[in-house]
Amino acid sequence: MEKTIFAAIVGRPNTGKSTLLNAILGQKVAIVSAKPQTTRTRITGILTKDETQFVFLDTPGIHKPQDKLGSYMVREANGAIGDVDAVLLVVESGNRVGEVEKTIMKKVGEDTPLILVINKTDVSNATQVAETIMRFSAEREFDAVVPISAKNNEGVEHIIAELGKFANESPWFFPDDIVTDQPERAIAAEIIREKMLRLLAEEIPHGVAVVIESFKESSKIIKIRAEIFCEKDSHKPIIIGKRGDMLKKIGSMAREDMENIFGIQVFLDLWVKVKENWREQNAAIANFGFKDEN
Ligand SMILES: Nc1nc2c(ncn2[C@@H]2O[C@H](COP(=O)(O)OP(=O)(O)OP(=O)(O)O)[C@@H](O)[C@H]2O)c(=O)[nH]1
Ligand SMILES: [Mg+2]
Repeated sequence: MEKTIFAAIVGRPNTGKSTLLNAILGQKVAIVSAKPQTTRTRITGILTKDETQFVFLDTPGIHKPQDKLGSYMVREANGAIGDVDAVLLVVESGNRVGEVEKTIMKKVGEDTPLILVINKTDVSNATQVAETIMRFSAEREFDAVVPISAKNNEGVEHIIAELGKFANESPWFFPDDIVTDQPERAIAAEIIREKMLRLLAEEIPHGVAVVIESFKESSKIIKIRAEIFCEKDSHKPIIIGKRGDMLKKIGSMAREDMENIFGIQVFLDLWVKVKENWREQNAAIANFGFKDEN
């Protein structure tokens, strides 16, 4: 009998939600960076194990939005909570109960299973984990509490075991051999953005959007032409770098990742453009693919 469960992965920025999704799937479907507000939209990850299909929605970290893109991101995350059968609240070991967590705990209905995931135990100790559990348990009852290290893939299987208990009898929504419903174009754009988050200083990558202009696949190679939109004239030369060094570095790191993920040679052509203050413009935000689903 086929069973299905939809679960949202939520929490404040940078707690390791996307790292957790990748660890669960054993494959990279969501980009990760040391900077908060990496994930901008919901990312679906699918794990089909024995009779159960687990459908995860990775979400942007919930924060106080500073612009229209930020408001979109928070709407995406909050909206996911209402659309699923179960919620994983991801916090870092040592965290106190903040406004974000309080809001999430209130939002998750009594009948919806809520699992507290305490991440980053590899850079914490048992006392901190115990204190974190006590602080959160004082606020709300959880269906399970699971300490993990998403980075080291420790404890992740306990989340699956706990979630599995809440799966409903229902036909699967996806074929059993797919891990994400993201188109390859979207994955390619995200990988380019990930490299910028890693290589460039704080404000520049947060103001960047990547658009795949063309994606041509033959039996031996994928040829991708992508446009990087930054939000200020002054950002463009920084992204390009001296004699094009930075753009080359972004391109070669992104290409390497894409070749691993797509399993085929990739030719990547990157162009940098300016779209002034796009994060404040609804039309530009929608054009870059951030469209409200509700
Ligand atoms: N030490 C340690 N670092 C981790 C762990 N999990 C994630 N990280 C790091 O935490 C940072 C944020 O990880 P992400 O997975 O991007 O976090 P996120 O919650 O998806 O962040 P947003 O998308 O911005 O909300 C990255 O530098 C990760 O490498 C962990 O278990 N241990
Ligand atoms: Mg993320």
